[in-house]
Amino acid sequence: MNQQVASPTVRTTCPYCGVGCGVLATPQADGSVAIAGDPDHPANFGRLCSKGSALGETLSLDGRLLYPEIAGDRASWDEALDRVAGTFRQTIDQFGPDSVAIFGSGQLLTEDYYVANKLMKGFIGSGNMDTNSRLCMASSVAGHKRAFGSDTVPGNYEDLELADLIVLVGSNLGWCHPVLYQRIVKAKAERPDMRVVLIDPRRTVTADIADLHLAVQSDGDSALFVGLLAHLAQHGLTAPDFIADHTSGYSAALMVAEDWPLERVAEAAGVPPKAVEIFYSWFAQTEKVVTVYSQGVNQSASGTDKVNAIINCHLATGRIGRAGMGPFSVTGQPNAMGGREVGGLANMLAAHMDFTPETIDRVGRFWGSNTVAKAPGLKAVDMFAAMARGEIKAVWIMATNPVDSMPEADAVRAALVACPFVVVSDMSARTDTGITAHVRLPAAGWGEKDGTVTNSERRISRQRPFLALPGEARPDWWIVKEVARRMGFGQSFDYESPAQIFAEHVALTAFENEGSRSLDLTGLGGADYATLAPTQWPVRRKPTARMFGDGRFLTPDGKARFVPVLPPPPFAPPPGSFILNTGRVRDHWHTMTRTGKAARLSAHYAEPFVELHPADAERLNIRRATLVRLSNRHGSAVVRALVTDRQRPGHLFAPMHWTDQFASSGRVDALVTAKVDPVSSQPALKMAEVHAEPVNVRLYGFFVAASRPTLDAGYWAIAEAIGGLRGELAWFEEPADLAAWLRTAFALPDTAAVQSVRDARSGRSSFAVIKDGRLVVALYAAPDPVLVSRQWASGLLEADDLSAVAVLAGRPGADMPDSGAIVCSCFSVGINTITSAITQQGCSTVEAVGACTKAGTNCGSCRAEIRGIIHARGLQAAE
Ligand SMILES: Nc1nc2c(c(=O)[nH]1)N[C@H]1C(S)=C(S)[C@@H](COP(=O)(O)OP(=O)(O)OC[C@H]3O[C@@H](n4cnc5c(=O)[nH]c(N)nc54)[C@H](O)[C@@H]3O)O[C@H]1N2
Ligand SMILES: Nc1nc2c(c(=O)[nH]1)N[C@H]1C(S)=C(S)[C@@H](COP(=O)(O)OP(=O)(O)OC[C@H]3O[C@@H](n4cnc5c(=O)[nH]c(N)nc54)[C@H](O)[C@@H]3O)O[C@H]1N2
Ligand code: SF4
Ligand SMILES: [Mo]
Repeated sequence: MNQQVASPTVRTTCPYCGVGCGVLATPQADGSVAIAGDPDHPANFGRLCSKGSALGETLSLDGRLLYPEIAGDRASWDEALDRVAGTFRQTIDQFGPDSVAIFGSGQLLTEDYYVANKLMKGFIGSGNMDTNSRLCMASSVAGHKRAFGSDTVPGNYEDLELADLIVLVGSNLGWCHPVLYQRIVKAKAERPDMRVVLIDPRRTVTADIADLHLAVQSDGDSALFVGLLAHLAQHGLTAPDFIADHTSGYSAALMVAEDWPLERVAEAAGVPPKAVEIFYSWFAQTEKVVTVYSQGVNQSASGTDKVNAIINCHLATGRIGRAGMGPFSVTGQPNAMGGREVGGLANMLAAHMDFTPETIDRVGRFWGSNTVAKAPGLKAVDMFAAMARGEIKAVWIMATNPVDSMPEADAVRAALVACPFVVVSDMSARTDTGITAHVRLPAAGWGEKDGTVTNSERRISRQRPFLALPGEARPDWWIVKEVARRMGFGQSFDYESPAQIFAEHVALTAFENEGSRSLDLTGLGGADYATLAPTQWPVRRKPTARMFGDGRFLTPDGKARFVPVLPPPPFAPPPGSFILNTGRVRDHWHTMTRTGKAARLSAHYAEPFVELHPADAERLNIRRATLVRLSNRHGSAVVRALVTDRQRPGHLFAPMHWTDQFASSGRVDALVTAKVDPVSSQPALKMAEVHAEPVNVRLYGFFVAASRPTLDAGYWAIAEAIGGLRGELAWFEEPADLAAWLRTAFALPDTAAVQSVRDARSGRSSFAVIKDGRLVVALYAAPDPVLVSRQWASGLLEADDLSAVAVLAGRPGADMPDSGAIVCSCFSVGINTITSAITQQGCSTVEAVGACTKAGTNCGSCRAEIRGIIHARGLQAAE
C-alpha cells in the first residue's frame, strides 16, 4: 500500500465541515497540490470556502507523526500493535470487557468507524465506544429519534434555495458552513423576497443575511419555539389534517405550550416582544420554511428539548418532507453522519440499530459473533469520569483531541494521565491528548486515506487518496483490523481494502431491514466503489432525496411524535460572573492541528480571545487588546480582550480552538462544566459560568521569527506566518534583560548580534537579529499592547536585504505599505487595503472592492466582513 498514488486530478471530498464539498486535487510536479472545488459535486457545485481552498497548505509533513511510538520511543508496527492488542486483551481478561473503551471521531471515515465499532461492540463485547459526536450531534440524534422514530435528517440542501423563510437557530453558518451560506446568499439575491431570521445571542457575521436577528438569552430558544407552537394553534395556522393523519401527541405538547404567551416568551428569551411577534408572523405566513440548527441548539443542557420544540412547529404545520420545508440539523464534522450510521455512539449498536434483544441477535448473526455487547456503553463525559475513578483501564482515542475539546478538560487530562494504558491514533506528532499516550499510532490523513463520508444531507461521497502514505502512517481501518487480528478476531476482520468494509456495511444496512430502518443502502450493493458518485441514502433501488414525503415515519405506528417541551428557567449566573459561550472562527478547525499549519488561515485570528460587551469591559476596567483572565472552579484561561457590541452584556464568547501547542493558556474547555442534557448526554458547551478580570501585565511583546522558539513568559501565543512564525507575548513581572531573554528563547548563538533601540519615555523597545540580510527574529515590547502592524511585521520574514534600522523602527516604510489585519485569506488582503479601496477609490459594493483588490473573489467566505467594513465606512462618511 506504500506505492506512490499517481493520478492527474483526483475527485475527493473536503475533510472539514459537514457540508461535504467535492474537491478536485491535482498533485503538482513540485510536490504541492492544486485544490479546486468540484463543479459536479451536488453539495458545492465548484465552490469552496477559505478552509477548503487552503487545503493544499496543510499537507506538509511538518509536525506529522510518522512512526509508531511506545513510551515516546520509536517502535515497529509489530511491536506497537502487539502492545495494544496484548494490553487490551490482558485488561479484558482481568477486569472484563467494560474496563476498556474506544473514543472515536466524526473525522474517521465510515470504513474506519465501522471496523472500530465492530471490534468494541461486536467482539470485545462492550458498548464502550463513544465519539466526539456526543459533543456535537447527540441532541439532534435524540431529538430525531423522539420525533421520527429514527435518526433521519428529512431534507436536503436544495431546500435552502427553495425556501421562502430560513430560520437559523444557533448556527453561525457564514463561518461554519460557508458554502451553504453562500448558496443562501445567492438564492436570496435571485429572490429578494426570501427572508432569513437568525436566532443567536451574538450578532455573528451570519447576521449579514438576516432580515431579523433575535439575540436570545442563552437557551432562550425553547421558549421561543414553544411559544410559536401556541401562537400557531391560537391563530388557527396549523395543519389539522396532517396532525391527525401523520402525528401523535399534539394535544399534550400544546397543553404545555399554551402557558407560553408572547410576553412570557419575550421575557424568557430576552428579546423584545415586537421582534418575537415579527418572527411568529413570518413563520405563520410562510409555507416554505426551513429551520436550520446547529450547536447553539445541540450543545445545551436542554438541547434535545430544543430540537423537539423546533420539530414540533414543523409537524404542526405539516412542513416536513416537502420541497423547501423542514427542520434541518446541519452536521459539523465531515463524517458526523457516517459515524451515526455505523453505530459510533455508545447507545447505538450498528447501522441505526439500538440495543434490543432482537437487534443484538440480528447483528450477532450478521457478524458471526456471540459476544455482542448487551447494553449501551459509557457516553463521553461518563467515559472519562469512569477513567478518573479507575474503572476504565485502557482506552484508545482515534482522530480526536479530548484534552482540548471535552468539558472540564483539565479533569479529562488528569483522567488520561492516571489511566494505566492510553493509545492515541493521530496524524499529529504532538497534541495535548497525544502527550498523555503510552502508545502513539501514526494515522494516514486526508489525501492519503481512502473511504467514504456522509454529509449533512445524507449524501455519501468518496474521499480518495492522491498522496502516498508518509513514513509508516497507516489508515485507521488497517490499524484497527491489525489489533483485532492480534486479539484473536482475525477471521472477522479479514479486510484488505476499504471497499470490502463498505460492502459489509451496505449489507448490514440491508440485513433484515424490510423498511424498518431508513438507513438502507441496498441499492449500493455491488456498486463500483472506485467510481462511486455522491449518493443520498436511503438507496433502496435509487437514492431518496427527501424523507417523509409520504407522511410515514419510522415509529411503530408510522406517525411522527410531538414532544411536550417545558422551557428551562433562564440561567442567571451569580452577580459578578458571566455566561461563557464558546464556538468557532472562520479559518480555524477545532484544535488547529491542520489549519494551524497554514499561514493564510492563521492570519485571520492569530491568538485566543474573548469577546465582551463594551459596558462589561468598562465595568471591569478591561481595555481593548489587553489580557483577560477567565476562571472558575474547573480551571482558567488567559486570552486577549476583543471588546464588541456584537456581544450581549453579561455574555462572553471565546473560540474553542487554542491548545497548549499554540498558546500558554488558551484552552477554554478547561472552564466548561461537564453538565449534560438528560436525554442525549450531550454537554452544555455553550454555557459555562465564569469570572473575568483584567490581567496585570508589566510588558507586552510581539515577535516574528524564522524558527520556533521556546517561550518563557506569562502569556504567549504563536501562529504560522509565511517564512516563519509570529507570536504575542506578555510578562506579568518585568523581565530583567530582554536581550538575554531573546537569546535564550530563540537559542541564538553567541555570535548573533542583537540590535536594539529603546525609547525611555514610552518604555517601548525593539530588537532585531538579522543574518545575511534575512530576518532571524524581531521583537517589539511596550508597557501597553504593542501597536506594530502584524501584517507588515510578518512580511519582514519574506524580505531580503533587510536593514536593522527598518526593522527596529517597527513601522512600514513607503516601500512596504501595511495592508492591515487580514480579511480575505485567499489573497491575503488586509483591512487597510480594503478601506483604502472604499475611501480612496470609491468602491461602495463588495463587488467593486473585489474588482479593485481581489478580496472576496475566490471563496467568498469574507464577503460578509467586507460588507461590514463598507457599511462602517459609509456611516463614518455620513457623520
Ligand atoms: N470554521 C469552522 N467551521 C466549522 C468548524 C470549525 O472548527 N471551524 N467545525 C465544524 C463542526 S464539528 C461543527 S459542530 C460546526 C458548528 O457550527 P455552528 O454550530 O454554526 O458553530 P458554533 O460557533 O459552535 O456555534 C454556533 C452559534 O451558536 C450560538 N449560541 C450559543 N448559545 C446559544 C443559544 O443558547 N441559543 C442559540 N440560538 N444560539 C446559541 C453561538 O453564539 C454561535 O454563534 O461547525 C463546523 N464547521
Ligand atoms: N467549548 C467547546 N468545546 C467543544 C465545542 C464547542 O463548540 N465548544 N465543539 C465540540 C464539537 S462540535 C466537536 S466536533 C469537537 C471537536 O474536537 P476534536 O475532535 O477534539 O478536534 P479536532 O482538532 O478536530 O481533533 C481531531 C484530531 O484527529 C486528528 N486527525 C485528523 N484526521 C485524522 C485521521 O484521519 N485519523 C486519525 N487517527 N486522526 C486524525 C487531528 O490531528 C486531531 O488531533 O469539539 C467539541 N468541543
Ligand atoms: S464549506 Fe468549506 S470546510 Fe465545509 S466542506 Fe465546503 S470547503 Fe470544506
Ligand atoms: Mo462538531
